[in-house]
Amino acid sequence: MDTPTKLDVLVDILKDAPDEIFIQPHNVPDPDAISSSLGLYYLLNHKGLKKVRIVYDLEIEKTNSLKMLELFKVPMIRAADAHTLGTEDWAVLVDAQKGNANITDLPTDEVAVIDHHQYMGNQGYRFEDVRPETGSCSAIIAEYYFENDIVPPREIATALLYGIFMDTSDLTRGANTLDIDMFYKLYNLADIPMIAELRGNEISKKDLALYAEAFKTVETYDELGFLRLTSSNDSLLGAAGDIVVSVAGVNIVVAYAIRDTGVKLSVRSTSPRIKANDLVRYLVEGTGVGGGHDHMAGGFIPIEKLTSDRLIDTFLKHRAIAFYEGAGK
Ligand SMILES: [Mn+2]
Repeated sequence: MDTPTKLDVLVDILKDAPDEIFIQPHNVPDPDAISSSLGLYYLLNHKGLKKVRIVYDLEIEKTNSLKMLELFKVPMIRAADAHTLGTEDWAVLVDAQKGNANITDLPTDEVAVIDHHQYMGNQGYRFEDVRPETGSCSAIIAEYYFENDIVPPREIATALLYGIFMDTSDLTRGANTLDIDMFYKLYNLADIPMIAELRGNEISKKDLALYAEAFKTVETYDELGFLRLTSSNDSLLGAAGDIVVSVAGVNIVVAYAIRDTGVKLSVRSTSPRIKANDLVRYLVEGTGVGGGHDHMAGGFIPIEKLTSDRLIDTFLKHRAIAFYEGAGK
């Protein structure tokens, strides 16, 4: 008998689900999270699992993410609208892991995880496929198709290809051979004009005004760049950081937004000397939470940890510079 594939193992576990199966990506799903969820949704349906839904928490903010839902008719619902979701249901986490700040712990039993972020340890899962060396979760899901000789429908191939594009910044950020192999395989099946359409919907007019405001706040210190955004939009923060890191001479960016609840951080690094995840953990040490990849990471410091006599801008710049100087240039 052939060795069962990862998908076979997962499906075998999920067949025993007492009620519904929820695929849950991280909160404020981005293109990689959306395409991974959609890709897995199709696979589970294809394997005969019928009571499958995709659920997420918080608002989808980015224009391209919203466009994906429309173009690919992604059946995602917000946790607040999932009225039948309960403790009897099972969840498969995608592009996220339990215990990370970016995912809400819903009442479901999280029986499985498929992710490409840093491994957080087994949180009671019966199925784990965590590959931090991979640049996108979409590439992992794409492999489930090809490994099982399932041809992804054109729209799903397109969504997965776009997920790889976005999470690896066009194969230039943290991409490994799996991303590249899957990129090549999906490319032949995908609808490229649809990708072009998504590309043409990455920023809204409102975003542009916020960017314009944020870019005025940019300060640099050697290879370090700082940006402060006045918006509660999480995904804009990372996208604004991506633009600043593309500035000549700037290789590390700390982008942050101050909210009523605390400070949201997004860190980017193209420097081999400074890892974004190490830097963000240093910034939030003792005050908040943070993590991510070598090239992109995020964090949060709750408001109660900030005292009025420690100005947040100064605090973050001071800590980032201390880390940067200490990393022995
Ligand atoms: Mn991802």
